[in-house]
Formats: sequence, structure tokens, C-alpha cells
Amino acid sequence: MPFFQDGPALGNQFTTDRVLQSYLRRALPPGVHAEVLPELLDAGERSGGELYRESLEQLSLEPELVHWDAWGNRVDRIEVTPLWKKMTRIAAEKGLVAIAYEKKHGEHSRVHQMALNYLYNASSAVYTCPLAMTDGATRTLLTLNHGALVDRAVARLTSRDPAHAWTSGQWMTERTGGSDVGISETVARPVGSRPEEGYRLFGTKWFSSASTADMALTLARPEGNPRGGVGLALFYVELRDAEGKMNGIGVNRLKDKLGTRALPTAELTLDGTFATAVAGTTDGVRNIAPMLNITRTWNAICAASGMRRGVALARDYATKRVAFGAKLADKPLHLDTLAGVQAEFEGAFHLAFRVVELLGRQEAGVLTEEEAQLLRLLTPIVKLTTAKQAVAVSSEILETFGGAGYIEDTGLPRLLRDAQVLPIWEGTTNVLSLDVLRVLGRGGVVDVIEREVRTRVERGGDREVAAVALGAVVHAKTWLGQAWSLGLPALEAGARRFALTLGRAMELALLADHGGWSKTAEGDGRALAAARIFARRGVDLIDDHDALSDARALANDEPLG
Ligand code: MFK
Repeated sequence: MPFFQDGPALGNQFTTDRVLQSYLRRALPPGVHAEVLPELLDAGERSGGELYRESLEQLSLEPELVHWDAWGNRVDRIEVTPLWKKMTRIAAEKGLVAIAYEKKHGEHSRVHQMALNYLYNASSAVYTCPLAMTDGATRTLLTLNHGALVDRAVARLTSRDPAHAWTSGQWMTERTGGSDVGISETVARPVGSRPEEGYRLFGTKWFSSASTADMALTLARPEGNPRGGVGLALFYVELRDAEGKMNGIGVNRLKDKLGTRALPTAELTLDGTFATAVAGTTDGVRNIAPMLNITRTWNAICAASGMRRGVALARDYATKRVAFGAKLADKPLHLDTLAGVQAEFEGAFHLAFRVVELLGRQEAGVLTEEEAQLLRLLTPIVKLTTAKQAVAVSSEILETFGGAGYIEDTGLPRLLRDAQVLPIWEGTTNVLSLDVLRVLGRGGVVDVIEREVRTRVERGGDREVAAVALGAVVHAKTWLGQAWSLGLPALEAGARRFALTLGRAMELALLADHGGWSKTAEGDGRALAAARIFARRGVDLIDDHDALSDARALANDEPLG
């Protein structure tokens, strides 16, 4: 009988997730926990069952752009995959955006919403992208409080009726760049003499994710406005009219991307697109910031979700694969490798959900001033830290499968490809590291993170772990003080190491805190073990040397002679 290897299998992704279950037992009041449990069980069952199966069956399916109909009309219709269509229905019915706005569980509504999205994400073919933008658009419209647009769009963006529900796009990136949004070229021409009469937009949007959306928030420069982000305005656009005709929008082509391949990302030409100014005719970058902060939080949840999926597959496989006379699960080096990725995942999970908790408190109106500072600082930090971890963890997960991890129809390479977008979109690691510095330069303080770390590690009760987490934050603070005095170039050069150190220290502290609780309340020492492993993997990345001089020396790469 020839040998055939059994592949990895998944069970219910809620009942098999120790980390999520334990966190929710601590974070949610018992009544809320009991109420949301059936939804989590259902999401876990679908995510480990039918949706996972369908995502594997549809691995090679991709969206298609249909430019013309049979009679020669330009239609620019995008045909999405069956799984995408299914996720559209599930997302509305399960309230994957709506839960946050229905606020049934007060400040815990965000944890409820994101726990569900964490479960669905890894089997959704990245349908979480349009959901993130829909959530971001809802939050932005509500924050800016444009009465007519709130009335028209928010009910649809948060609808649980698939026939009524809308999704939103977020069109920022242009050929001039995805990071330096202030140099965007799209212009806005007023339709009449008053801004309320609307605008026509002319320009190209270079990366428009989920271009199947019903509406979008986008940036354009009203004619005569100054350069830079301040001269841009935030606009609301509906993609099609009541007859389904495009609103002056041409879909040039779909992007051929490394990953997220079921997600239709398009290049768009706006040629007289009718648009409504959402909040005056300037300050577009500042006005779209609520959207950025929401999608960055989703990014972190999806990073944790992707890591958890990889760990679940690798752990199952390790119980099946036999090599050198034993199961991989019984091999000390394999165990050590899995423990390392598990610890990274657990740290990322707790930081992502800490930010979600803060967001929930903000939206429930109970956030303190200190927590508001923490939320503003942690939002770029959680995005950049977890995204980098997701790429490293996915790469390691593929390796735990040996050659099978490199073969497309196992579905495993997709874990890595889909993770690789996480540090890129919604602000790269460097851009977000500079955002952290911007917050600190405008009166924000690292002390809020230091206090959070101190409180958490004291509660956690592990001295070794506490010393690593606190030591890293104190070192980062000291470096910051010195770097301010050395000037902007030194500060910028170290910004990524600084932000990652704060991110990793926070993750470790939160993991330690949860570990202490879990040991006492549940008699489970595994989260503390994860904290100890995490602490030994390296938290403090600060470089006190003159790293910039060395970097500048290396910038000249000409061979001698
Ligand atoms: C799985 C889920 C993933 C979700 C998928 C979604 C897919 C969508 C695809 C995309 O659209 S990806 C492209 C996303 N693009 C970005 O994330 C942009 C990255 N670049 C930045 O974030 C830059 O830092 C930024 C564009 C904001 C810099 O622009 P500027 O013009 O130099 O802005 P400036 O002067 O720094 O800030 C303008 C104002 O906004 C300031 O306020 P004030 O005017 O009151 O001083 C800033 O404080 C404020 N601001 C900027 N970022 C903020 C913010 N406020 C709050 N939160 C922020 N994050």
C-alpha cells in the first residue's frame, strides 16, 4: 500500500480556540458572554467547516471585470467569486459591521463584533476588507455628522438585510502615492455656486479595494485649494445610480496582486463623478482619519485571525505527520518552533483586542482622557506590530509543513500571501512609525504606555516577564529623550524600532496579565508559558548606537575601483 499523507483538518474554530475563549471569559461580563456564545459557536462552526471547505475549493477563482455588455454598452461590472457572494449575505445577516453600531452590549459591543470577525476572517477570502471600510465609513459619517448622508447611508451600511445592505470603499491611493496622500491629484469642480449643490470629481484612483462597493469615501482637491492634505476635501460618492449606471466611474483594470486575490482591487478613472462634500471643502486628510483608525484596528484583528488559522493547521498536521520515527508533535524542536509562533500569536491577539476594548469604550462614551491618549498611540502601534508578526508567523507556518507548505492547492501559500498585505495597506510600517512620533510630537506621552505596561505586569505576577516588558518601555523612553535632542533624522531613523518595541512590550504585558488571571481563575498556566516564551524571543529592539551613520555609509553601494 503506497503512502499518502493526511492533510490538516480544522474543527469548530471557536471551540478549539483556547486563547479566544479564555480572553472572552475574562473580558465580557457573564451575562454578555452567555448572550454572544451561540453566535460565536455558529461562526466557529462555519469558519472551520463550510467556509473553509469552500475557500479551498475556490482557491483558483478570482473576480472578473466585464467591461461591455452583449449590446456594446460599457458596464464595467465586476463578477465576484461564489464565496464572496455568500460572505456578503453572511456579513449582513450576522451584523459583522452592524453590531458595533447597534451597541446592544454597550462598551463590549466592539469586542463582540471583532470576536466574530476574527472567527470569520480566515475563511472569508478577505471579505473583511470591504467590511473594514464599511465600518470605517460608518464611523466617519457619524463623527462628521453630515445629517443627510448619515440618514441616507448609515442605515444601509449597518443593515442586517442583505437586500438593503451597502458596503463602502475607501479611495485614497493615487499614482502619486499611497502614503503621501496630501499630493493627490484628483480635482473637484463645484456643480453650482454653492457647495451643497455637489461636485464633479476628475482623477485616477490607483488602488481601490473592493471596488464592488455601493458607496465610497474619497479625497479630492476643490479647484483653487492649497496643496497638501489640508487642501483636500473628503467626498461621498455613490457608485451607481438607481438604474445601475456608473456615476462617471470607469474601472480601468483589476490589479494583479501577490495575495488577497479574491478581493477585487481596481484602478478607477473618475470622469465627472458626482460627489458630496462630507465636512467642508478642506482638511480631507484629517477628516478621513476616523476611517483610517478603524481599518487599522481591523487590520490587527485580521492579522491575529490569520496567525491563529496557521497555528491551528500546523498543530493538527503535527499530530498526523510522522518523520524520523515519531509524530512531529512529539519532536522537541518542532514543539519549540510551534511554541514560538503560538506565543507571537497570543501576544498579537491580546494587543489587538485591547485596542478593540478601548474603541468600544470610546464609542460608549466612557473613555477616560488617559485611555484616549492610549488609543491614539496604540492604533498605529497595533497595526504595524501585528502585521509584521503575521508575515513572520505565516512564513514559519508554511515551513512546518515542509514542501507541502509551498504547494498552492494545499491552500497554505495563501496564508503567507494574504498576510503580506497587512504591513502594506492602511499605512506601511514606516509611515505608521512616523505617525507614532507625530502623536508624541504633538503632546502625546509614552507614559500612558508605561503605566499600562506596569499595571499589567504587576497583575500578571511573573517577575522575569515583568522585567523584560518594563525594561523595554523604559529603554524606549530613554532613547526617545536622547533622539529628540539629536534631531529629526536620528529620531526618524529609529522610529520603527521604537514603535515595535512599544508594541512588543505592550503585547508581553497584556499576555502576562491574562496569563496571571488564567492561572488563578481557570487553573491554566498556558498563557503564562506563552508570555515567558514571548519574553525570551526579544522585545527590546532599540538601537542606542549611531545607526543612521552606518545606514548612510551603506547607502553608497558602488563597488570600489
Ligand atoms: C483587513 C482589513 C484591512 C482593511 C483594508 C482596507 C483596504 C483599503 C485600501 C487602502 O485604501 S490602503 C491606503 C490607506 N492609506 C493610508 O493609510 C495612508 C497612509 N499615510 C498616512 O497615514 C499619512 O500619515 C497621512 C496621509 C495621514 C499623512 O498626510 P498629511 O497630509 O501629511 O497629514 P498630516 O498633516 O500629518 O495630518 C493631517 C491631520 O490629520 C492632522 O491633524 P491636524 O490638522 O488637526 O493637525 C493629523 O493629526 C491628523 N491625522 C493624521 N493621521 C491621523 C490623524 N488623526 C487621527 N488619527 C490618525 N491616524
